[in-house]
Amino acid sequence: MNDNNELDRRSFISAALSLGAAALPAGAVAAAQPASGSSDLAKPPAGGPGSGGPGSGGQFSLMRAEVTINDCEIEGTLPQDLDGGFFATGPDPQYQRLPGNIMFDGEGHVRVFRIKNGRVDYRTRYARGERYLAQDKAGRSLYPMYRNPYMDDPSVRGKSRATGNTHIINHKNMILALKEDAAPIALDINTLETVDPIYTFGGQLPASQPFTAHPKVCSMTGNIVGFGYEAEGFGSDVVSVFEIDKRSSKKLWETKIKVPYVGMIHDFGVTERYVMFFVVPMTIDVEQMKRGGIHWSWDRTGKTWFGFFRRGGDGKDLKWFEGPTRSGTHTMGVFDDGKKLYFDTEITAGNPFPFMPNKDGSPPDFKGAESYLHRISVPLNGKGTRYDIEKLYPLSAPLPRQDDRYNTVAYRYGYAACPNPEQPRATANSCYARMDLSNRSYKLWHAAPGISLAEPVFAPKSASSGEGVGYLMGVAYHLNERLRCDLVILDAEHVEDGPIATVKLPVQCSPQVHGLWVRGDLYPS
Ligand code: V55
Ligand code: FE
Repeated sequence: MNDNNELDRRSFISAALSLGAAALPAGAVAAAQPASGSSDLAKPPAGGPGSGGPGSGGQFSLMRAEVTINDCEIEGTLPQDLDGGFFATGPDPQYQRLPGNIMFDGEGHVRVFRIKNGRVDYRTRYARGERYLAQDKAGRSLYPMYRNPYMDDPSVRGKSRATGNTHIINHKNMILALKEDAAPIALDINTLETVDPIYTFGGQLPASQPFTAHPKVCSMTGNIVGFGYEAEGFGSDVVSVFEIDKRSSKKLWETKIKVPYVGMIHDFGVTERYVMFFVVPMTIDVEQMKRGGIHWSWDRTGKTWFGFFRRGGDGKDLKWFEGPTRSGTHTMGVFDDGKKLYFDTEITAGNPFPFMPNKDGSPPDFKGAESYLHRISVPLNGKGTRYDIEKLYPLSAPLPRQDDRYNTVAYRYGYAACPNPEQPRATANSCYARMDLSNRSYKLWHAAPGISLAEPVFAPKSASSGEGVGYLMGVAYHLNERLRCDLVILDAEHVEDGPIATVKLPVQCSPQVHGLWVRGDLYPS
């Protein structure tokens, strides 16, 4: 990212904050409602660097075009043993965002690099949920503000808000596109055509059930452990937690717990025996929504709470531990050693998303948005009232990952995209890190200047290879080539050596929040 882009981004953020919905008088909210046939909301976004609102120029740049490229150009040597699909999703608005709306809003655009026998096929399709279909029919945005039902067009009342713009998991022959405020949208794993706009595991979850973007796949059974917050409707303090059988899709258990206050619960942790939550003060702000703003504001006076309960139980043993004001958005890995429960997460001292308002009206705090890997721990016997917290790495790493086969068990290696130091909580990352938790060391690969890296994923060499033996891959956006993209593939044990293969696309990639590697053996045969 050059200085100009950085300035653009910051000035957009301040423009968004001063002109944005939080500051809109009541009349302006009515004016901002998309009256039929009128307003900027009917215009498609222009796309390209600098035009997509906050974060444009990197992984959040708008694309809109659905792309199919068979047998992509490859530079270097694509490992012959690499067999699977690298999927990702991100918000790619069908229609121009309202000023003040944020980069986390927009219809999910799902993509896959299908890699097999030394060949790569690239394909992208929108996740066509009810929201996408209604807007496509109307020819304009019907959901003008991030997770704000007060702003929705009356015609969409009762429809699913699902965008599928945050993360994906694979389940049977489907890709489930996830957004934490709604049920998944199911796509065919091969074609990416939408097969179910509201996927409820065969009616076992209510269609209105929110479903986290960060469910965990059990390392021992392959089952999906998930949750939904605001589970009993808008603003509810109930979180529903459930486990779905990998093969039968049967719901094995479900329990409902209450959280200390209603905030964004973006991720969580699951071990063989426990389920854990970290509650942070990105709190629901109904007054702000009534003024036309987003769902959340950051309460810098809010405490944090770390809680755990027995997996598969009724939740009555839930125990909360208190801590200082912090945020933690993404879990890297979790484990328990029989005495203590350990939760490795990225932590910020303040509001992690400077484009989200602060409740007290203070300006964005970029320093407070810098994210560092920490380890939270609590005793399993439930003694004590406060959690322990320790900084693990000096690396800023808002998008930490692990070898996903170790989601629910003790793990050794972590991976992350590192933000360009000029860009706290970046949409532009300049390096990939591989961390060895056994000695707290790490290795880095720095991309060339002018490249912005999206979150990497780890792909094991085969289903049976040891932890960390395999490839680290991610998308590189070329900021000076109209965001043309490469997929870079590194040897995960030697990331510092740089890519062993590069898949070169002739076009821009669709936006990415998170990605997922689906091993070839998990594909339908
Ligand atoms: C995140 C992303 C979201 C969201 C809430 O990375 C949290 C965190 C892409 O949308 O709605
Ligand atoms: Fe996330």
